[in-house]
Amino acid sequence: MPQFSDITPTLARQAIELPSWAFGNSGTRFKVFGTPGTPRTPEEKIADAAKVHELTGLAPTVALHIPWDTVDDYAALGRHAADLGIALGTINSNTFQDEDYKFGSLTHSDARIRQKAIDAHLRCIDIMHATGSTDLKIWLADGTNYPGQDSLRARQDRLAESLATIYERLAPHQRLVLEYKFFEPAFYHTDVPDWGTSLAHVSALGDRALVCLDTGHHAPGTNVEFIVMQLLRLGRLGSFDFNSRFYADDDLIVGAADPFQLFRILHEVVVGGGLDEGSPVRFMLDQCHNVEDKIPGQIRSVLNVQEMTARALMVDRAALEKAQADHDVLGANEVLMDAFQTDVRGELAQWRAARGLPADPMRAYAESGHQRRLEQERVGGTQAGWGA
Ligand code: AOS
Ligand code: ZN
Ligand code: ZN
Repeated sequence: MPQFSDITPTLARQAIELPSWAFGNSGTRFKVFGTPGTPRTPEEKIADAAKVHELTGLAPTVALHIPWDTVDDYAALGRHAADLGIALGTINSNTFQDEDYKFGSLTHSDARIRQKAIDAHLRCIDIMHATGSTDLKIWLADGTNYPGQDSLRARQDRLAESLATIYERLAPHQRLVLEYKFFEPAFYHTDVPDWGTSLAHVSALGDRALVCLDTGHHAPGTNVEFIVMQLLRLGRLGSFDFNSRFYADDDLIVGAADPFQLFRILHEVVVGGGLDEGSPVRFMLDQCHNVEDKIPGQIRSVLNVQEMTARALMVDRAALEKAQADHDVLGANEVLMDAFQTDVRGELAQWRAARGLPADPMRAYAESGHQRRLEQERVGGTQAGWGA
């Protein structure tokens, strides 16, 4: 098994993008609980993201959601982020909160509505130019609720055409990442339900179109690490949306529901070169914190990813390959499990301290009194959340 010092150069490169919306209030369709201290503006969400980076050194960028994070001056927002020690990252488009999109956005049968949805994405690209963001991430709520409601085939054709128009507008340094999800909010069919459909579309677009894999967007029992392997193998894994699911798209803290699955995913990332220098794979969180505090929720999440990455890097690759070549089934499995069962928390804490970070970022945050200060300062106004 490698020594901890062997894996620190890779760990030092790890960067996990935070979603601005994780800092806003969110919830289920039953109730959205307001949390004292919740940001009221995009600037305050960015400040919260910067706090996570300050304590962990793991989250140098924050993703924006348009229109939730609409401001007059995006370049100024970028400067605000830079002043706080982070940068603006992926721009996420939103075509799911407008009456016009009731029956679809980029797939809509009415050319006028399709154009409106395309224009929303072109605006996102303009914002990317102002912020210096390189990724446009598209997740579509498009789909139908009843068999026969619309032509499945025609919707794919319209989607392909809309995506091509958006892709054409990207600058050479920009990328499009297309996320898939098998259901919700549409319940009969979704227009980009799975990695195969996403791959078909991005392959037709060009080299700068890639797939976004949200770990919560699969049916129970799906072998997610296989998908990771295949997309890496084909050079089309653009990004992860990390979160945990128990039942469906639960958006819980990554590594909370099934740490072993996170380990298996990160093992495939390591083996497939996803953590190598120059890798096209970006790591993001896509989570909501409905009942827990949001900043420590995000701190816990990036630490979980870091810890499981460390364990995946601890796999004795030579021993694994030998056992595999020898068809030593139990031996190969043991090599993998040895790394998974290795407790790296102590070494990670020491390594953090050696780099001037708190050994225990969760505790450092709790003891800093920051949460209390936010609760006192952020009164009045409307708390940001889904739709705000
Ligand atoms: C939706 O289920 C997707 O996971 C999206 O990536 C994202 O969570 C949504 O666009 C809200 O920002
Ligand atoms: Zn997502
Ligand atoms: Zn989701």
